[in-house]
Amino acid sequence: MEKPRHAGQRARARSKQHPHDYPYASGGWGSVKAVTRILVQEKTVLRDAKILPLQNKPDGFMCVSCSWAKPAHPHAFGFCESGAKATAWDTTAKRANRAFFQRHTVTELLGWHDHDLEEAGRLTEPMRYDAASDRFVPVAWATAFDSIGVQLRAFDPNSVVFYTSGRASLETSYMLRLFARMYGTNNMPDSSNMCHESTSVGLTQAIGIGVGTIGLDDFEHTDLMFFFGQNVGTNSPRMLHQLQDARNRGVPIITFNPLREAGLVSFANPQSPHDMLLPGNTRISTQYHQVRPGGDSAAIAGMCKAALEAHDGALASGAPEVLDLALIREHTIGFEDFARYLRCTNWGEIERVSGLSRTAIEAAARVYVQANAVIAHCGMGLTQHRLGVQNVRMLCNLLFLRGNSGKPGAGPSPVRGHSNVQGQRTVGITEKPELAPLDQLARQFSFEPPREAGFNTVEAFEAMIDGRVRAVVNLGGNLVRSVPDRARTEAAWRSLQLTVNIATKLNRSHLEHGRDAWLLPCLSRIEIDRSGGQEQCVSMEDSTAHFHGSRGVAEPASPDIRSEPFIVAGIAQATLGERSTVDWNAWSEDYAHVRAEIAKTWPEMFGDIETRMWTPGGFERPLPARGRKWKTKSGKAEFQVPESLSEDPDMTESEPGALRLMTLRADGQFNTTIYNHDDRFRGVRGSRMVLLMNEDDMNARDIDAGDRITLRTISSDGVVREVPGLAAMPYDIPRGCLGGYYPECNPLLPLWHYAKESKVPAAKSIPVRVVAVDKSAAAPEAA
Ligand SMILES: Nc1nc2c(c(=O)[nH]1)N[C@H]1C(S)=C(S)[C@@H](COP(=O)(O)OP(=O)(O)OC[C@H]3O[C@@H](n4cnc5c(=O)[nH]c(N)nc54)[C@H](O)[C@@H]3O)O[C@H]1N2
Ligand SMILES: Nc1nc2c(c(=O)[nH]1)N[C@H]1C(S)=C(S)[C@@H](COP(=O)(O)OP(=O)(O)OC[C@H]3O[C@@H](n4cnc5c(=O)[nH]c(N)nc54)[C@H](O)[C@@H]3O)O[C@H]1N2
Ligand SMILES: [Mo]
Repeated sequence: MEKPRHAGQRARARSKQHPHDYPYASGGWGSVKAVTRILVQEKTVLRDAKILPLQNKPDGFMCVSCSWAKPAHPHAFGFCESGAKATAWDTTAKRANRAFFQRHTVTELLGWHDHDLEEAGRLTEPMRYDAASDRFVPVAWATAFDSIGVQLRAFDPNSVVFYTSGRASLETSYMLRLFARMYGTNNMPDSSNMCHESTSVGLTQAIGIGVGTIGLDDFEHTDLMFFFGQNVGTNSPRMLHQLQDARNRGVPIITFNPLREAGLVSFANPQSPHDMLLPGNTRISTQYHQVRPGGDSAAIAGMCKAALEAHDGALASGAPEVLDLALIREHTIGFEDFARYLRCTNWGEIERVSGLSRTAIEAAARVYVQANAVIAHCGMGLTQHRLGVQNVRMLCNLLFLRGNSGKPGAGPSPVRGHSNVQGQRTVGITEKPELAPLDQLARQFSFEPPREAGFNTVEAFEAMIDGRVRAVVNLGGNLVRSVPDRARTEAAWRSLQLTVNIATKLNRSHLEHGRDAWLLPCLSRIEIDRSGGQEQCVSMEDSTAHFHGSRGVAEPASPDIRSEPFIVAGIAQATLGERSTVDWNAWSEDYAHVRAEIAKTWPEMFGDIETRMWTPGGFERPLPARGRKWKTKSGKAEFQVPESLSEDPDMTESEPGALRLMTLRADGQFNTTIYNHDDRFRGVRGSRMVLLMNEDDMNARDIDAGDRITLRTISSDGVVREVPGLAAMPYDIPRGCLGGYYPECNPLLPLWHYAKESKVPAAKSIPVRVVAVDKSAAAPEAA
């Protein structure tokens, strides 16, 4: 039952709404209510009651929501609110089937809200766009593969882009990237290009491996945790259990975040009757520092400076040293330069850029220098900045000062997003040829892989805008919503000759189609995959570098949808034909063949994967840095002197009236998938067209709560980027800063505003100004 509704009908911002009307605790009864609500909304109550307990269990399916670690001995209900929502969303009883597409033209569907498109339900059979009727019409799988194959063969391979969103399994990813390279291109952007690529680049430079080095066991050995720009309650809620256990052991948690996020303040465990019934939830953060967006390098420099000063003081008074100099000498390079830099940097600059007082930063540093094993968790608040890579390097600098890398209970912990985004990179989905074992692939499959760099996500869109990219094959994702600079990137997308989308649900990127557009519906990982007449399983890597098997448990949404490996194999076979030495058909009928090839490509990492993938808790990927083996250029862990503490002095500090916008996620969404219009942890309900503002900034501009704001990006490229209709909401946010939602605010983010070195769009620091205030909208509709 689909009915078109529009954002405007939904928008009900409340003028007197206050963020504190939702208690600052995540989990708890609110979480139970939210789960029940979506199960009812998706009409999955009975079926899901059986499915949910199989989530993240050693013989069940790995959750399709976030990538947080799956413990060996999970709680009987080892899922969380986000996981339950994602499961309900995929196992919905609703269908966007052939009757649906007969009823609605593409032009009509383009008028629908993103929520309503996905809410139409699961796609049920392959479709092709028919221009004459302006509709998607059913086609046979064989026809789809043949036609796509013929077209791909006619393109220059470097004008085709193969995008992967971070859900696809190791098997699918390995197949896709082999296909792309046999076809002749390294154009393999991935969602991590917009996400943790700053981490991958920064950690590789600093510790010689691009992933975090902590495992679940480290939570038991740590005696301090930091959180930098990661919103655990909304985005990786299962981690709250480990945090709660650590807090119960008395481990302090120090958070740096411009917003006081519910999950970082306190937590009521919905699976603990004790927590649910008694007042007094676990207090999560013991110190909470509301750093300015983009101020982390400065805040970390301040902590490092304070530690160095404490060290100097200790030495002068004959007390034991504070920094671990022996370890620094043995394991690192660049300390002297970094120490010199810290001594020259003044507290005034640190305070100004971070927005934090010296006293506050010193308080954090005092706890740091007393701790023996420290974990630093980080997320998009660090990576999505122009100096995102530097932020990650600064985090490593802090850890290196006291040997907090490569020992139990210590190390960097980038919390990844999509459930297999880390694994996709591990098995070679990358635009960077140096990260793929090309010589090995050449031997293994007797072909000559392309050696030139491919496009990452930003570069793919730059090339699309100037006509160098003509076709895209998307394995998941919703790029017209998730990438920056909507007006320019959407137009480029529409001018493509061929768009092939492999997806579970309908989204806007399918409708803003190229000249020839295909919609190929796939199974969700939750569903039983009977490719080749037997039940198949797949594998994936979690955020702590453990590999897991995953077996679907629900009946497929339709008999006419296919698995991702089947679809990739079909397109590959049709495109490459005789050119390929791979028996694609055999691979798609038994994924164990694919795993065997993965193990041949990386024997050390994946040897015996077929049995090890069922190890409870997953099996561990070898991480040299965990044992203090540094695979960096120098063979040591590398300190870095920051190039600048200010994120963008040229763009905001010199501009009168400039504000810095961070684009955020709500608990009612998974990226571009909008489950509902609420952000209950932040007290926002019924609309996502909301702008979180500091009250002094509102007063200075004569803005009242509920006024409709138009924001415009500050830039000198002559392009006007505006988003109107954002309801102002007074919020506890540092002065000069704004919070808005992703993807609604993406039109404001210029494509060229990205992190140096990693090209991750700087989505947490968009320079904007208020250009219009509409007061007539101040009286909200009744809720
Ligand atoms: N429910 C749900 N779960 C998800 C997702 C989802 O959309 N919904 N998305 C998944 C994906 S792909 C990803 S990558 C992860 C993302 O998970 P996170 O890394 O948590 O990403 P965000 O929610 O974008 O922002 C994180 C936090 O950064 C803070 N922040 C913003 N700017 C700064 C800054 O300059 N410094 C600091 N210190 N903090 C800052 C924000 O206030 C926010 O609390 O979540 C994954 N899990
Ligand atoms: N302004 C701003 N922009 C951002 C961000 C931000 O914080 N601010 N965050 C960035 C980040 S961290 C990320 S990761 C990107 C995410 O950007 P995208 O990769 O575009 O990701 P999603 O929104 O997760 O993609 C959703 C679609 O994936 C499809 N899908 C879901 N499950 C499956 C499946 O199992 N198989 C297949 N084949 N398809 C499936 C569905 O059709 C669904 O509509 O956005 C980035 N963009
Ligand atoms: Mo992400």
